[in-house]
Amino acid sequence: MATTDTPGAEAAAFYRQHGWYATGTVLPDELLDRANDVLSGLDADHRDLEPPASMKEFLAWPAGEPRPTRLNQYIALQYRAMADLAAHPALARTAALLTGSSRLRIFNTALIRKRPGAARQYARVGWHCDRAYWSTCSSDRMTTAWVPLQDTTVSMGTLTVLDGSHTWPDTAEISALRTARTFVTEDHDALWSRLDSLRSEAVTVDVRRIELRRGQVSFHHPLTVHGSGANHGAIARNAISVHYQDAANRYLPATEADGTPASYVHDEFVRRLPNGEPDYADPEICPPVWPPAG
Ligand SMILES: O=C(O)CCC(=O)C(=O)O
Repeated sequence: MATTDTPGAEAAAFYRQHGWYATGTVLPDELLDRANDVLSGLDADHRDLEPPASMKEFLAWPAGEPRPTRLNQYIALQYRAMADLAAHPALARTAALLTGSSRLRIFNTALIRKRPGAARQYARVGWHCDRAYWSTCSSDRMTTAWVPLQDTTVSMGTLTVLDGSHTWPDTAEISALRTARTFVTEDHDALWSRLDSLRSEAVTVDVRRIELRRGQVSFHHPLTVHGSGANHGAIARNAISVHYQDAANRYLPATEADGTPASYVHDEFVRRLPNGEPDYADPEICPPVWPPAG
């Protein structure tokens, strides 16, 4: 579903049913141009924002393009255009509507840049659910806005979701898929076989490749299975993922399958609560974006 109107109740109903939603053209050219300017000069030594000092080492990256798919976390803490994009009211308003939240903060942002090339390692993003990475989050109302910075077609490896997968029953096999951290994987075929085998559990595996024009944005639910193919196009496929959290989200101690404590990448960077736990409302790292300030 893609519309050109301001999303309303129909959009929220679509998201609840399908686990994803694509807006019409909601982002201005001027902002997308600024974001693209950042990408053309992407350089860890020349940021126009000052990320927290504690992140310096984490955010450093070697010169050059080490992989066909490159992931830069906390991109909105490093570049003004990305911060403006992540906080843009058209995105935040839609995220609030779809999740039924009155107040939202950023949880994290990432640039995912896929250079053209099919047969290379890491050219694809593996099937996964965002919730798998958020086991220390108390909230079920988080959402991700996927913001391509250019027209993005199927052949460029656009975002691909399994329609309605957020409503699949929580069987042992599906729960294992939902908790698998398989954004980066080398065995896409094995992942697909696992999904394919679910058909026998009366689950419909309905693949939707979401083609978007520049200025459109898609949203996906934390339990929606998604990934993306290789970029067979002629230009890089650049997208920003903006993960939103509702105001009630807080750190919740969790354990991995092997019994070790779970953590999110934030946990060593955000400020501490009086009880020593990470504070996911740290305004420096997780700024509030809805309702808009002022
Ligand atoms: O950019 C991609 O291909 C994947 C993005 C993704 O996994 C996400 O936004 O959660």
